[in-house]
This record gives sequence, structure tokens and C-alpha cells, in this order.
Amino acid sequence: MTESGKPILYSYFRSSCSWRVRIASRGARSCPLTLLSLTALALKSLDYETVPINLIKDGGQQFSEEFQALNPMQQVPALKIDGITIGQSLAIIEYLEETRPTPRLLPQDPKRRAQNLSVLKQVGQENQLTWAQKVIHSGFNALEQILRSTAGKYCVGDEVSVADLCLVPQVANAERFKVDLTPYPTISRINKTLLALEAFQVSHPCRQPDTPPELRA
Ligand SMILES: N[C@@H](CCC(=O)N[C@@H](CS)C(=O)NCC(=O)O)C(=O)O
Ligand SMILES: *[C@@H]1O[C@H](CO)[C@@H](O)[C@H](O)[C@H]1NC(C)=O
Ligand SMILES: CC(=O)N[C@H]1CO[C@H](CO)[C@@H](O)[C@@H]1O
Repeated sequence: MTESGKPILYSYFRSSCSWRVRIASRGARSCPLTLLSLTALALKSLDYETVPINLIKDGGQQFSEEFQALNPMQQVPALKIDGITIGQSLAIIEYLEETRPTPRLLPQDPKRRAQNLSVLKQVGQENQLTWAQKVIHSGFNALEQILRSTAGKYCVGDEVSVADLCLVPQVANAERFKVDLTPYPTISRINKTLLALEAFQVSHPCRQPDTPPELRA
């Protein structure tokens, strides 16, 4: 916690796992009060402060002794909250879901939740593998097929869920690695719908406290 008592997110603007967590939360600096109600409608309202961890500078700030003491995995994101520090984006999101259940990001019905977790797993696993085109293609092939039966407006019906928090950063990865997305019309459609939401915009890599000026938009 900071002196102000706010949770701290250790984050890197370009990190897709960090972006997942940013969508679920609400950065103190990136969300003006006037937009608050909009965000709260879609996702959890959690005020936090960002401590940027530059993965490239100084040989990687994630390897510093100070950060290693916080997260022995030496990766972002990590969240300091309620007196503990949590690593792993999905573990963080799960903790937020348990402790700040509104609005829910996992379906209430266990069956829906389980089925939809397969969507999540597909995307989540994808992120832990190398960011090679080949791997993104194989993940997206499977996901596109799953989404045909699960998707409404978003990945799972018409409510934003954890799967959506994983999808958008992964599409950004795919674009970065010049993956041809024409075989994935459902993924592309949902990506566009989600990126129109304010919570996905304020959490975007081009709008973080540590985004370099030349990449800001
Ligand atoms: N499974 C982890 C993956 C985290 C991860 O891969 N973080 C990357 C950035 S996207 C990182 O910190 N890389 C630094 C390094 O590997 O040195 C999660 O979901 O949080
Ligand atoms: C994802 O959505 C954004 C915003 O509409 C867009 O700029 C980007 O090209 C989209 N990517 C795909 C693959 O649809
Ligand atoms: C609400 C919803 O869309 N649930 C879906 C979760 O995923 C399975 C397929 O894996 C669908 O059959 C469910 O309808």
C-alpha cells in the first residue's frame, strides 16, 4: 500500500498480462471522475497507483533485488493489496473477483463458469507460451471455434468476463507480431466491440503512466 492506502500495481505499459489486470481495475491517474460511472458499470472500481517496471531498461528492472523481494517470479504484473503482494495476472483477477465481487467477471452458474473457463484457459495458456505467430494461430484457431458457441456481444454471452480481459491484449500481441487475423472474424468482432468500452481504452498500453511519449495516443 502507498501512504494514501491505495493498492499498487507493478506494471509495464506494453505487458499484455498487466493490461488484463488494468482492465479489471481502475487506475487513479487514467480515469477522470466524469468517466467513473461508465467504468463502474462495466468493471470493478479499484483505485490503484502504478509503479512502472521497465522490462528493458537497466537490463530489466524486474530483476532488481527490490522487485524480486516483491515478486520472486520477477515478472509483471504484481499487485500489492490488502497487506499482501500477488503475482500472476489470473491469480490477481481471481483475488479481485473474490474480494470485490461487483461486477462479477466470472459467470455465477458453475456450469457456465466451467465451460467458459475453457475459453479463458485457451487464451491464458496462449499468453504463457512464446509469442510466435505459429502459436498465436493455433490458439486463435481453437478460440475462434469455441467462441462460435459461447459468444454473444462478448466472449461469453453479453457480459464482459475474464475471457475478454485476456482476449484484447492477446489480439494486440497478434497485431504486433503481424498475425493475419482474417481467419478469425469472431475474435476480430469482439475485439472491436470491447475496445469501444471505456475500461479497455483507459487501460490501453498507449495511455499508461510509463508509456513513452512516441507511443502515446
Ligand atoms: N503468467 C504470468 C505471466 C507474466 C509475464 O509473462 N510477464 C512478462 C511481461 S508480459 C514479464 O514480466 N516478463 C519479464 C521477463 O520475463 O523478464 C501472468 O499471467 O501474470
Ligand atoms: C481491435 O480493435 C481495435 C479498435 O477498434 C482496432 O484498432 C484493431 O485493429 C482491432 N483488431 C482486430 C484484429 O480486429
Ligand atoms: C453463457 C454462455 O455462453 N455459456 C457458454 C459457455 O461455453 C459453452 C461452450 O464451451 C457454451 O455451451 C455455453 O453456452
